[in-house]
Amino acid sequence: MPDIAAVKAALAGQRIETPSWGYGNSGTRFKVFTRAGVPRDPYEKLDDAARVHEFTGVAPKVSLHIPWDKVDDYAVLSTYAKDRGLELGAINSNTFQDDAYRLGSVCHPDPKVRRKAVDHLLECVDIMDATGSADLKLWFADGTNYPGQDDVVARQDRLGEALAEVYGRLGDDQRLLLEYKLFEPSFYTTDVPDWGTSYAHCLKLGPKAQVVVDTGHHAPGTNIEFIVAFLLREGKLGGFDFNSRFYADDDLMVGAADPFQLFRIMHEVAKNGGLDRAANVAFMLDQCHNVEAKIPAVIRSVMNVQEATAKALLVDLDALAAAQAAGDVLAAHAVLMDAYDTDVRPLLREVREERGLHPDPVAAYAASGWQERIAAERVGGEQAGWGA
Ligand code: LRH
Ligand code: MN
Ligand code: MN
Repeated sequence: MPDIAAVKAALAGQRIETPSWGYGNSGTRFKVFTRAGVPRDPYEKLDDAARVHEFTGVAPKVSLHIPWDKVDDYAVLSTYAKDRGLELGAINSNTFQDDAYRLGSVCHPDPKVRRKAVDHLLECVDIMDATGSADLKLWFADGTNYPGQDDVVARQDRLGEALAEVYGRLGDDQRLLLEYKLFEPSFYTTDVPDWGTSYAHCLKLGPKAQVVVDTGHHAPGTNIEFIVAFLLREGKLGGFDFNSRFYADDDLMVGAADPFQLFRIMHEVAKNGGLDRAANVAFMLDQCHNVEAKIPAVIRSVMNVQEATAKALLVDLDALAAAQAAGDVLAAHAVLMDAYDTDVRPLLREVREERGLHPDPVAAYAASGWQERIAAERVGGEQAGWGA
């Protein structure tokens, strides 16, 4: 049986990174709903992220998206974060919201557009130098809409060239995390559509390039936990963009649509050393809270990851290995289901209380008065983001 003290220590030590854009207004292409008190600039996003960390104790890092989080001086932003007990996490590039990128960014047929895109990626590394961020997270909206529109292989060559230039600019302690996505905004070919494409590019680049798995970026029915296990085995799992989906890239709260899938993913992570600090797997959220209150939604999401992790840590790995070795299919399956069916909320409440935290982060946030305060204080202005 798993040692409960070790399980608790692992849960207390887990770190979940929250996205700056999760705190801002967002929506679908039909409507962006505004909400009272949303941050007006990156500083206010950090103020909100600090509340999530205050009440959960496991969310000290915040991912930035450039240029949504553009500021004059990133070192100042980094100090602002530190003063609030936070750190700036992954820097996400954005090569998808400029008119120049109609036919792609780093895969565009025009070298001038590719230059512009690569320059942006290099600027993101400059920002990492200023913020102390270790991870550059790249997602490319590149692709084509119509058969024959562009040369698929030439686009891979352009992609490889761009990635190599950016990789060469990374410092010793910096990584490039390459995200894949099946489709959208392109509907025929996508230049990095799946983990295999991302993995092949990362392999060619070298040890500082790793794959990031956004849980919303697969075809329905894809076995994501298999991908996770494979990448971990190869030392190429850089991290997650956690969210959940019913249809496509829905960006709903992680663990909401399919908590069992999240458990299966976390089981592979936990079993294969992915929770060890040395594995350096970044557990990031990539979500948009279009219709629900944002800060409590981020808190809930962090808790959902913690619950899936707790269940994964409760899997009796010795019993599992024994059943597997004996070829006892049902016994092996039962070991996993026993862990999944455990109510881990009391355990997590204990972990929080032992660390001096309120056992119920959502209730603690609601009682804090923060929501009322920001609704009164933050009037006017709107920070750029998905809706922009
Ligand atoms: C693309 C994506 C990528 C972007 C983020 C805002 O769908 O998952 O990670 O940077 O959304
Ligand atoms: Mn993502
Ligand atoms: Mn996405």
